[in-house]
Amino acid sequence: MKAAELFVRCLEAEGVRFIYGVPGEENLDIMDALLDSSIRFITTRHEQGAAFMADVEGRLTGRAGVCLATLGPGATNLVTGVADANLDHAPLVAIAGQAATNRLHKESHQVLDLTNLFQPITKYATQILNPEIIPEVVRKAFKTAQSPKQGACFIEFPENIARMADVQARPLKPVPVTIPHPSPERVAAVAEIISEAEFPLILAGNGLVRAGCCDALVAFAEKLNIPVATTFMAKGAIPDTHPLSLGTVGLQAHDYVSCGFDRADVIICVGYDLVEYPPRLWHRSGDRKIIHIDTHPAEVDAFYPVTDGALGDFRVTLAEVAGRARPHHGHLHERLHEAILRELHAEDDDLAFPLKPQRIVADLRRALARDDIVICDVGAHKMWMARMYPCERPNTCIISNGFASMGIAVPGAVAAKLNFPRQKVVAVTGDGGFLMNCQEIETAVRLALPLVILVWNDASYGLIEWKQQIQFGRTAHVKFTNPDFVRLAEAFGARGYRIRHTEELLPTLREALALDTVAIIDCPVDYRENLRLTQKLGEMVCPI
Ligand SMILES: Cc1ncc(C[n+]2csc(CCOP(=O)(O)OP(=O)(O)O)c2C)c(N)n1
Ligand SMILES: [Mg+2]
Repeated sequence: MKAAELFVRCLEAEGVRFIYGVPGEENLDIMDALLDSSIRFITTRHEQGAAFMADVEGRLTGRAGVCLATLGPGATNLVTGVADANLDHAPLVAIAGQAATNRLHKESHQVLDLTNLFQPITKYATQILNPEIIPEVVRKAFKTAQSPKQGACFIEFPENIARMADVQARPLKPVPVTIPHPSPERVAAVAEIISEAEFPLILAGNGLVRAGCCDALVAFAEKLNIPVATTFMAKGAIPDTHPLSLGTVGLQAHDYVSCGFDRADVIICVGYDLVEYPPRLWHRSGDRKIIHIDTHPAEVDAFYPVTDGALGDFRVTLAEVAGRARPHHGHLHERLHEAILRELHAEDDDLAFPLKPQRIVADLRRALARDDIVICDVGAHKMWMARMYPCERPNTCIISNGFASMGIAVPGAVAAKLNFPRQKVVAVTGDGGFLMNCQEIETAVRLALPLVILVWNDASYGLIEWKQQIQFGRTAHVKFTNPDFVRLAEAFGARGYRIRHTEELLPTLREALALDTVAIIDCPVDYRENLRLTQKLGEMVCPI
């Protein structure tokens, strides 16, 4: 077998269904071998788009998403999406072609040391310098990417190696990774602390979503009657309508949910990644008892002083602790839950135009079923979505909160629709992030993927404007002008809508969601609400 063919067979053995990428001269053999494979190659219009597609596929499926580029500029274009997957702990395998090994030692056309370039933004980065090691390299990359804490891996494949014939090695069989059970001593110790607590509170993080154990967390919370707040990336880990849910934490400001953290004496962190939201923002006093339940030991942080914890399989740990701890009878959280719900839905029907962020979020929720998928971009709109968009299930509102890169939403929506064709998919994006990867609209139109892109139009890098206003009372270099988004949509062969009255948004969303093509909705947003929120939260008196 030719090396490139063996490589493709190894990817098939890993269950790869899609590879996102841009072909180049140095990956000709792989591209050709893919023609005789079950894997579908998705040609993208930028390698960054390909990397974000693999990132979001990884997050939604738990299997590594795969992106491919050529050497040099193709590979450097992958960097942002690969870094995003790595810091957001999404499983991803990136593949780049490379020059032949007889010119890697010298100044040479398009040659960069790619392994070293990707090393700091992956869990594992390597080169294939011998065709016989292909099965081990591919298996190791997928195993590493998919094992907790999940992340990105990188494989560089020089063209002369890919072309070699008569390779004897054969693909290795993937073996599922098993996570050990927690030690009984730690389970007992954790159960004891929870039993003795006055007002315990759970902070659920994305690790729990990655492990597919959200139902175990809900059972744990219910058994012990402990309220749950989630990070942005763990939205839906507990249904927002659940009486024990306190919604999400993640704003810089002191939000309603922060009142719960202020009152708690024991905070039980389950699958919490510090990359999402620094402990000093939810644990200002630094003097509460912290319980760390995870598959990995805690990161060191002055505001994350772990009192005790249990490491191991989430499902087993949560069930065993719940079996030993004494249930709580406090009902303090009920008042907070009510106050949060009241606050989050107060402006659901606001008629002001341009639309308030709260109204956009409410109409989007009304237009979508509970299993439909929203991919959020990064900006002020992400903050509103993360705080206010109610989720009943995990992985129905994808948010990048580790690397938090703009430009993820449109390519992310392409991957979501390819993998979950029966669910409606909406990319929610600012006008800034939208133009960073809007070229992938062509990919979506070419693949006939019906999806909706909801652009929050403020002609500005709104989040930065918000922060500048808070800090300096004036703005610096954040304003821009936008193209005509309706005509942009039409130029791509997609449908374009412009919202001219507040009450148009919901029917437009419904119409766009029923189409069999890509729809772009240009929705003007009134971001004066950003500072109003800051002010309101600054003056907020805790309801508990
Ligand atoms: C690739 C990238 N560049 C810059 C930033 C810093 N940044 C975060 S939010 C933001 C503004 C986003 O503007 P827009 O997409 O219009 O969304 P809005 O805040 O207006 O809702 C910027 C520049 C980032 N997170 N990612
Ligand atoms: Mg904007």
